[in-house]
Formats: sequence, structure tokens, C-alpha cells
Amino acid sequence: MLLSRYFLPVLKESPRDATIVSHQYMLRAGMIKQSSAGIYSWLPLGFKVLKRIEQIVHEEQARAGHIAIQMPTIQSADLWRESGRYDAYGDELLRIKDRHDNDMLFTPTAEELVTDIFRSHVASYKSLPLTLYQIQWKFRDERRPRFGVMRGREFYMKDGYNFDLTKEDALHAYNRHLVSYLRTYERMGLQAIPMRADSGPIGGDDTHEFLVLADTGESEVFYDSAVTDLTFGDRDIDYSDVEQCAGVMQEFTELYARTDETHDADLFAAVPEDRQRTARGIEVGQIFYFGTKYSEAMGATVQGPDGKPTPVHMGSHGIGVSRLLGAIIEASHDDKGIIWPEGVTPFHAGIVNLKQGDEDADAACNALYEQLTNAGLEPLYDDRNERAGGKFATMDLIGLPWRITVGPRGLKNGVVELTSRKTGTSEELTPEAAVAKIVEIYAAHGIGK
Ligand code: 5CA
Repeated sequence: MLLSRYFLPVLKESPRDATIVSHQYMLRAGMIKQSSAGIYSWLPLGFKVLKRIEQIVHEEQARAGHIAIQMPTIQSADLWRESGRYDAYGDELLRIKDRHDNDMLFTPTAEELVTDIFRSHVASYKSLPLTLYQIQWKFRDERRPRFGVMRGREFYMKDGYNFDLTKEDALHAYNRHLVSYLRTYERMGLQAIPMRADSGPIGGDDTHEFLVLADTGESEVFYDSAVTDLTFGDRDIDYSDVEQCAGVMQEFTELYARTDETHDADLFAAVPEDRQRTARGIEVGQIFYFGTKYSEAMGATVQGPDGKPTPVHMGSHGIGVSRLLGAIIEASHDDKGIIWPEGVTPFHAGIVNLKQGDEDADAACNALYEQLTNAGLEPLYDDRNERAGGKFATMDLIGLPWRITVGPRGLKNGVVELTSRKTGTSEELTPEAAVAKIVEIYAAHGIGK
């Protein structure tokens, strides 16, 4: 993409109503624009990151054997009356009337609708296990929408639903989700710690939230510092292997890690004192096992091996896709702007031409652009006729992990400058070596050709 042709409405000043850094940078980098409280338009740069995150979620869901569907955002109230949640959900549920005076609602989550799809089409235990998921806009009429995409009213969420014959099978689905979420977040450059939580309006007994530690997080968390040493890495997981998934689940949840809702002072006191930590965390996902709560209320049964109708065991599993942009920025930024992890960056490298119009500099930039593109990467070339300082400031603000700076002086010596956004360190390399290095770094993340 040529910056001169892009739509990147950066702001010099931070808007006054933005109090946390991710919100400020998302506005300043021209990623989002508020349309009303807690509701945003996604401008090109923000939309690109949203799609990168969505793509990682899809890939990891596929790896775990889950099947993508898409359900409507507007649903009939009748299904919600069957489960009892039409009234129980309270003021966060946006209730709507259509022209025929039918009660409708904007989906805050989709347990009812997916259970209706299941009961209409699945009759036998032989079709199980089954996990259906979607990535879809949700609406919750939050009392205090704030912090930009962190607590929106309209937000983008991955919601998945497992259907299993027995509790044991459903607990495997729970563990499988936990494992696949660990991998999903790590690909985004995040450490998200599973913590025992409270189930709220979704219901059920077993639930874990995934928290990214950050000072601006809305949850207070208590944990054993040893949990932050755990990494998922490139483990080879067979998601159908019950014991393997249970083993990983055990490994990542046996140390003390809880949100304030489930915090237990006595258990916490048993953690070695020098490892007791209290911090803030951003909830980027939550998994639930709620057994037959919805299947019994809505008659979602299958014929079991004994020929008898059996209500299915279910759970639901969410990832805050749009919230993740905020969480990633909270976890990865400095005073100049965002520092995108390679896995989610909107563009893979920025090319800064120090002397637009100089024949050699223009030719070198065009060649770099072409080589990176041919390698399956997306560069952003700042080809504007602007001061170098302004170009650097924009690149730092939008946070591309790698910047190649091209100027006539360096080119006389056959070199360009490659700068890491994260460390700020630069090295002089031939243009070919700079491209090769960037290609190699992204290849390690499975990105590029
Ligand atoms: N049905 C279940 C699982 S799909 C469910 O709705 N879970 S949830 O309520 O925990 O939401 C899933 C994730 O969506 C949360 O972990 C959070 O990351 C994100 N989320 C929830 N509310 C908001 C909001 N108002 N703004 C942005 N993200 C949100």
C-alpha cells in the first residue's frame, strides 16, 4: 500500500475523552471512529488488524476441529423466552420491535439460537461430538461503555458452542477450547492467563477467563507469579486426545490464578509469599461448561446408545475479537505509539523514503516494495512528500514492527537502514539483506509465501 493513496486519518492530539493508552492510540492512528457511545466505525488500519485477529481465530478453531457458521444478529425473543433469559438478562439486552409488533433482540450471545439449530437437525448421538462457532457482532447495552473497543456496546466476538453426549465428553471440549485458546493468544503475541472465574448470565459451574495482565485492566486478579513463566510454544497437540488436552489444562490451571470474583484468601495464602501477586487484567476470553441448562430448557435431546432421548451436555466459549486490539496495544506500546506483534500487524514493514523524487531513492523503494510483496508480505510505503521527522512519527505511531529507511546517502554506499520498532535498534544492510531478514522473521510466524 502506498501511504499517499491510503486512508489513514492520524490525529496529532489525543482526544480528551480517551483515558487509556490503547484508546488514545487507536484514535490517533486513525483505526476507529466513534459513532455513538460504545459503537465504532472501523477505519482501514483498524479493520486490517481486526481481520488479522479474526483470521488467527478461524485458523486455530479449524485446527481444534470446530466448524464455522454464521447466525443472525437480530433474533426472535421467543427462543429467549424458552430459556428464560429474555427477562433474566436484564438491561444489557437490547430489545427491539419489528413492524408487526414482534419482540426481537440484538444478540448479546447465541446459546439459544445455536441450540435451536442443533435440535432441528441433530437426532442421534452418532453425530456427536459437535462444536459450532461463529465470529459475529454482538450488542450489550453496557451501563458504562468505555475505554474504546475494550468495553463497547457493539463488539466483535467469537462464540463457540459444544454439543456432547456425556459430561466427560463436554469436559474434554472444555479442555480442548482452553488449549486452543492458549495457542490462539500466543500467536497474537499475548500471554493470556486462564483464571478461575464466575459464570454470570451464561450460567454453569465450570468457567475460566483468559486475562492479559495490564495496569488498565478492569478485573483485579490474584495469582502465583509462576503462571507467567508458562508458555505454550509450538507444542504438537492432537485435539482429539483426551489425556493430552487434560494434561495441558492441568499444567496451565494448577497454580493459583483467580479473578476477584472467585478469589479465596486462604488458598492464596498457601502460595509462597514471594510469588503472591495482585494485578489488573483484561479479560480477552471466557470458556464455560453448563451441562444441560439450555438443552433441557429447549428440548435439545439426541437418541443415546440405549435408544433413549438424552439432553446434550453443552458449553460455550468466547473470544473478545475487537477487545483484543485494545488488549494487545495495552500490552505492547511505548510513548511514541503502538508496537504490533508480528502475528497481527496491519502491514509487515514500513518503507520510508527520505527523499521523495530522488531517482535512486524512489527506485530503491519501489524495488523493496516489489520484493516484499512478491514474498507474500504487505509493505506500507510512505511515498509522501513530507519531512523525514513526520514520516518517522507516523510509522512509530502506527507501530509496524519493521521499518526500512531509504535515502540517497545510504544508497551511495549500497545500504538502507532496517529498524526494529520494538527495540529501536537500527542496522545498515543492503536492500536485499534487509528484505531477506524481514522475510525470515515472518516465515518463523508462518506468514508470507
Ligand atoms: N456465550 C459466552 C461464550 S461465547 C459469552 O458470551 N461469554 S462472555 O460474556 O465472556 O463474552 C466473551 C468475550 O467477549 C469476553 O471474554 C470479552 O473478551 C468479550 N466481551 C464481552 N463484553 C464485551 C464488551 N462489552 N466489549 C468488548 N468485548 C466484550
